[in-house]
Amino acid sequence: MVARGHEDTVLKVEKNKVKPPRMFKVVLLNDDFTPMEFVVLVLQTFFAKGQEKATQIMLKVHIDGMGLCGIYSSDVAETKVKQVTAFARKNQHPLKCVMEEA
Ligand code: TYC
Repeated sequence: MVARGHEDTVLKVEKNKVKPPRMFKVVLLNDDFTPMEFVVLVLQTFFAKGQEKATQIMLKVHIDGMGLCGIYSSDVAETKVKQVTAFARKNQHPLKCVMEEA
């Protein structure tokens, strides 16, 4: 911000120092055991994807080894990873969900 002082002096009142928040990708990894329908359910339940989009992402993970679920602030990304991991383990699936800085 710039303000004019007494003799029209230009004073730097404050630096524009607001940085954008760090953002994190939440990613699903492929494995040989987790059922496809379970992965679709995870994408619908925790990442608000519709049936079609969830199926697309699941197949992308199945083929490429990984796929993007969404991009979030660190707190939200951490919560998603924990929720998905807990849900997978509760159902005895080895599904891996991780976060990485975007
Ligand atoms: N590869 C799994 C299968 O053939 C399906 C799968 C997809 C697993 C995505 C994990 O993140 C995953 N049943």
